[in-house]
Formats: sequence, C-alpha cells, structure tokens
Amino acid sequence: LRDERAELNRAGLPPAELLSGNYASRAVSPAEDICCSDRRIHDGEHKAALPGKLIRSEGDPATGIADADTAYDAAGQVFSMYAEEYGRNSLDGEGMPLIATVHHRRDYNNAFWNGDQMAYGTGDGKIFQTFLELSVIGHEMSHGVIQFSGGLIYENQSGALNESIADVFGSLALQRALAQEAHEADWLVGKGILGPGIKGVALRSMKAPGTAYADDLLGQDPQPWHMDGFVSTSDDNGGVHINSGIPNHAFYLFCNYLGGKAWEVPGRIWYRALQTLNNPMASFSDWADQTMDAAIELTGRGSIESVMLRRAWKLVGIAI
Ligand code: ASN
Ligand code: ZN
Repeated sequence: LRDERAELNRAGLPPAELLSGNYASRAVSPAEDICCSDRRIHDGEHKAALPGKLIRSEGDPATGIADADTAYDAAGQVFSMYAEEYGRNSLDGEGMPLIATVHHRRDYNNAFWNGDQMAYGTGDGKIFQTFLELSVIGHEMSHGVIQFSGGLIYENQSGALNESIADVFGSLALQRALAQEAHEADWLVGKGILGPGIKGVALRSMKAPGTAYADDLLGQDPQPWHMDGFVSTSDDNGGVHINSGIPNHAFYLFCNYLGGKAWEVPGRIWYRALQTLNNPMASFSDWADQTMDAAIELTGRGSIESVMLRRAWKLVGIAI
C-alpha cells in the first residue's frame, strides 16, 4: 500500500493528506447551526420494558452508575462526530433526543436500536461482558441515522449495507475519540466486549473480517471479506451481520490506501453517499456506485480518492 502511494507521488500527484486538507477547507458543514445533544439515559432495571426509569438527562451530573455514565458520554461523542464532521443534528438530522436504556433485561447478550431508542444488555458475563463500548454505541446510534437517511431495508444485501454502515460510523466515532490515524486504528468493532472465557478480541474486524473470534461456544467469526465468500443464508435476515464484512473491508482498504484521519474524507464520502441514497433496496454494487458518485462530488473526477475507492471495491470483488 505504501508502494502504491509512493508511485502516485512519483507521478507528480499531491499526497492524500494535501487533498484531505483542501477538502476540509471547502467542506460545507453547517455545524454552527447545531447546538447540542439532548441525551436521556434510562435504567431498564434488568426488565424488558422500554425505556425504563430516567436516570440522567442532558446536563445532569454523573450518576455513579458506570454503564449509565458510559452510555451518556459515548452518546455525546457520537453526536459530536455527526454534528462537527458531517453537519448532522442528531440521528434524524432535526435534533431528536438520544434515548438510551442500560441494563436492558437480565444477562442479555445484545444491544440494539428499536426505531426510537438504543438499548444495551449487560451480557451474561460468559459470552459477553458489556455492550457499553464506543464502537458498539456508535453502531447502534448509526442504525438510527440510517433509518432517517438511506432507509436501507434490513435484509440481504441492503441489510448487510445497513450493518456495514453502522460498523463504519461506530468505528469512526471510536477512532476520532482516540484521535488515531487510520493506519494506527485496529478497525475492531466491539473490542473487549467478549466474555472472559471466549477466544477472541472483538465482535468484528473490518481489517480482517472472519478473524475476530474462533471459539467453541461462539464458533468461528463467519464474515467474508470478498464477494467470493458471500454467504447465501436465510438466517440473520439473510446474513446481514455476515456479509457486512465485504463492504466493511472495502471501507477499511479505502482508508488504508489514503492514510490520514478516516472520519474526515472517507467518512464524509460515506456520509454523503448515505445522505443522497434513494434506494432502500440498494445492492453492494449500487452502494459502491453511490460512494463513487459521492467521492467525485466531494473530491473531483480523477481525484486520488476516487481512484483509491475504485481500487478498494475491486479488491473485495465489486467492479465499478
Ligand atoms: N446488535 C445487533 C445490531 O445492532 C442487534 C440486531 O441484530 N438488530 O445489529
Ligand atoms: Zn447492527
């Protein structure tokens, strides 16, 4: 990858960082109009009812309940990324409250967006030990964003795109919070959330889909990184959490080819593609085209970004 960049530089093209800088300076993000988040954290008290008991509203001091305070802080970080990087005012773009429930049900091994709010289980302490991790929280909140922009139907390829875009922005929220550069990021989603007995590092890896865990209880991480490994199944809404490995890896490659801060130019391109998507049944190939259109709109035809983006999609088996 480094060689490829050196080659481009020999061809007299400016390095990606310069283009990124140029892009940032002509970015149109009406961030000044966006005031502030409206977070509302509830305690589900290990019951199934949502949203449960309100324990921390925007501006309230910390509760001392670690899960609630993590949910509050992380929701703020995700809100800030969407506001400051992409000019979006909350999940719906219109400042909707960020409603979250921690301690959802008992020993519950999942987290989700239900169309109105986020909910987080505690995990059973065996398979999962927490869901209150920034990439996971960013993932669930991004399902909210996708509901209001793009509206990707949650099955088959459009569902895997919905999953992938949630992973992308979850990972970007984490990378931005850590102020890591793309080449230093681990590209893991849900690092550290697996239980102590589970052999694995995370829930998913965008850098190396299929390698996040391999465990007697959980099995092997089923994600492919290339269309040759595409899994046709009726489970999991048509493999939405499986085949998302393919667009996830394309995004990773794109960021890795460019270098720099992934939440800036690559994130803006993905965000623009989502914002302009008008096909809720989009296939991987449709989405690849959509990201290319966004890249050309934002960085110009023949830009390094558009060249690298085409290369990334090609490497995972999608020609555009
Ligand atoms: N944690 C899962 C997700 O957000 C829950 C689900 O499958 N809807 O993708
Ligand atoms: Zn999801």
